[in-house]
Amino acid sequence: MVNLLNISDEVLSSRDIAQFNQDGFLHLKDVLNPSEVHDLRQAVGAQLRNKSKTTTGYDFESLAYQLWSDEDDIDSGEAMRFDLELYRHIIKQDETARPIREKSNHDLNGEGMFFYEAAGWRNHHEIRDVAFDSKLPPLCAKLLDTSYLNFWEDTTFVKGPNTPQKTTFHQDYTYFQIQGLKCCVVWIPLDKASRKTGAMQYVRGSHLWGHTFAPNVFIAQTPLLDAPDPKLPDIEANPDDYDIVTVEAEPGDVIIHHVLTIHGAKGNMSEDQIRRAISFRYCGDDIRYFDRPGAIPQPYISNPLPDGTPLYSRDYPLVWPKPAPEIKLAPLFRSDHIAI
Ligand SMILES: O=C(O)CCC(=O)C(=O)O
Repeated sequence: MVNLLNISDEVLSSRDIAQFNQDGFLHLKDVLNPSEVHDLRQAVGAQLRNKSKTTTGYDFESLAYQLWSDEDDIDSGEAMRFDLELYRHIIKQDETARPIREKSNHDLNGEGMFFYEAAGWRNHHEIRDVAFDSKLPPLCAKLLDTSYLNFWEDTTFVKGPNTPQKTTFHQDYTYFQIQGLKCCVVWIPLDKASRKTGAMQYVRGSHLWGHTFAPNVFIAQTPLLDAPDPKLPDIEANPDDYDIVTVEAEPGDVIIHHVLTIHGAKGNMSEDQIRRAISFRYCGDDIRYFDRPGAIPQPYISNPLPDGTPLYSRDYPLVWPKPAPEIKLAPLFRSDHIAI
């Protein structure tokens, strides 16, 4: 028997859903319990310890420093998800390209860290546990009004102290190989995310603009290669022209945004506080696979899907509905099932 949606109004009310549909994002307090937050911190800690060894982990603060300081080669360790030499070449030709950093009184180049990692669910059972078996799948299914939900990917974003690098405004849709509208991103702070430490920022209502915009590499606004969509307007230079909402959040909270909502994040200008976060991306029943030009290649895909098909694949675990409420999905996707 299928376990129907049982997320109570206390967790997600019809007013919350209306607000999400109107604004394109929703801040919910106390959704994850302390043990789930603890487990995610453990997984992110392991990712950080492994950061120079993976093919998907980057320090964007260091890359930004190398990019703007004209060093000969860009050193991104073992990572290969983005072609950074090529990107630098493209940036050089973009007359509007410039560092997108918080102002600081002294030169902070190289001190901070903006760690990015992806697809942690493949290696870390703590990420699978929360992504597949917490309140989040039924909550997102209710929010998106979908009959089922697939997990697309998780991404880790950690900003260490003294990291002026902002996460430049972007729209997630064109980073993903998908078509359809029922997709949301759950951003999960694992430390307090304040204006000073790197709060998220959303352009209210931008999911309703009716446009898709080319992806960028988070540290500059220059679009990635091959993306046919137009470049995002220069929101950083003209903040007063946009309805930008900065959302401070605590561990246990989640902020959910629609995949079309334009968003970014502040740098971490504190001297001693880390801001760890992880975001989960969920897809509903109108989403079809689409090998979008310019989208970032997903790592570890074992079963490439043809365009136009639903996400029926172990690469995109079906996380809602569950065959029975008490069944845990995370153990069905143990790492040793997956070729890495
Ligand atoms: O945490 C950040 O700095 C950015 C997060 C983000 O852009 C996302 O989760 O889509």
